[in-house]
Amino acid sequence: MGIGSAEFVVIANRLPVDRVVGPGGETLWRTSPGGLVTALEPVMRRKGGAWLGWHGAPDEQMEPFTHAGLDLVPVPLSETEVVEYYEGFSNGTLWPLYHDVIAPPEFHREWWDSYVAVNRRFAERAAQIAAQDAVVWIQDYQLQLVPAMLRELRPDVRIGFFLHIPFPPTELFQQLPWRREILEGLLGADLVGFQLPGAAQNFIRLVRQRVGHKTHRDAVYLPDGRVVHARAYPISIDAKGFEELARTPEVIARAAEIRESLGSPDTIVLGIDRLDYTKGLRQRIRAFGELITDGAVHVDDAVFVQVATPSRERVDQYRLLRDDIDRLVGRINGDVGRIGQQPITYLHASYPREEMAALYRAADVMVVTPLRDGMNLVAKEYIACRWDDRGALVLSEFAGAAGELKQAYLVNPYDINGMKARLLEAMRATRKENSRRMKGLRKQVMENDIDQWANDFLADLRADPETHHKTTRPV
Ligand code: GDG
Repeated sequence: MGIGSAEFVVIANRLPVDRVVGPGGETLWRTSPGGLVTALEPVMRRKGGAWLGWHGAPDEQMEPFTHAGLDLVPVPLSETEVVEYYEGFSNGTLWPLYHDVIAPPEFHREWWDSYVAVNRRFAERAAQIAAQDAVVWIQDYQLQLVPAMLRELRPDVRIGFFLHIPFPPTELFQQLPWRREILEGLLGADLVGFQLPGAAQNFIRLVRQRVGHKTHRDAVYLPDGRVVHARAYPISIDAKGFEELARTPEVIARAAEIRESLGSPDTIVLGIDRLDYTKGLRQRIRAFGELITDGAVHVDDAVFVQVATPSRERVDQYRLLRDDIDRLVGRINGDVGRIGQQPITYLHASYPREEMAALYRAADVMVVTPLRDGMNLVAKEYIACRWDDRGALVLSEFAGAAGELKQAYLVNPYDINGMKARLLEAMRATRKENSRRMKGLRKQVMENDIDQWANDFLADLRADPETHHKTTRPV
């Protein structure tokens, strides 16, 4: 890969790999878990191209390299930038603000300065490696200024941007002291993609109100004649890949082993999330705990397995959450557990994909109850693994996935009684009822996979720019 030769460039905060030390002390790279990586890896491989992102080690410069057929271009971050741009502005300001201020966002001017500086570095590096008229696809909330910065440097390239998390209602977005800069940053793209139509509408409305550009439906008309489109592209998963994995004898055997080691209960209820305050872990654990203490569910009959993958451990809110969940689980197990029988199995750990698939296979009821979530891939992965049409999905109305997964048992996670009732309903439903629902869910997920998502976005991005001008202009 020479400088300026990449026809397709993906830009994300992180490269899709983690560095690990091999048995002989050598450096190895391993493809890393996480929503974004899970989503884009298969697309990258098929289309070829370069991926630009941070390699994960602060204060370290690295040359471009190839891993498992992917051309990777590391962008360095200093330790201070990790604190200010990543943990600070990205995860302490934007993440809570965009997730309906479930936690209070913090506004610090030095975090913002760092965000600007790092976004500029990404844009400059992308400008160096992109070929003439290349397609560049920028990912997520950490890099919202890159579209405009890159356009300034390289007006020839097609620029797409996709936001993986929700885009907040205008009233919340307006809190941001740098709201106009963010909107103008995004408007550097030709196409701005969101998970849901409502998010795209929020963006269009803000652009009209705050920046004063003319808009019509999904189009923004800039004074220089450029047209920017904002649309919804609900992300999905490698559905076939998950199903195939879930059909392997190893995964099937492991699922049976998991059930047995839990004491072969009638019902296994499962939650898998990054340990994040947006995921509604507290509410879900409380609901299950109360079902046990109320006597509606007996500890002999049902167990709840909650996997919480460690996440953002240096950010204060996440440390507090971890302590909170530890205490809550400890209290419930202490109150209603018996020797050898704990109602909640809580695992603060990360697992290989095979183990995830085995857990999905073992789970009779999957609970996905975020307070707010851009999409939620876990819900879709569970469905893809249920090739026998068995199992039930309890899903929050506030997950983007609820827009498509209509046959799930939908819940409002703030309503603990409502959630208890839905959980019981899912646990007690006949096999026939759950299989009817699961069939519908599977049709949706298997037909709308990650390839479809990427193809839809890229087809719209590559569409002849001239056609944009044919769209009716507002009068
Ligand atoms: C963001 C948005 C949006 C989790 N633990 C392990 C593991 N995972 C994998 C899951 C799933 C992914 O991580 C998590 O994706 P989610 O969509 O559930 O959530 P976020 O991480 O918050 O992702 C979200 C997504 O971006 C994509 O646009 O859907 O709304 O917040 O794929 O399987 N994977 C492995 N071991 C683990 O322990 N191997």
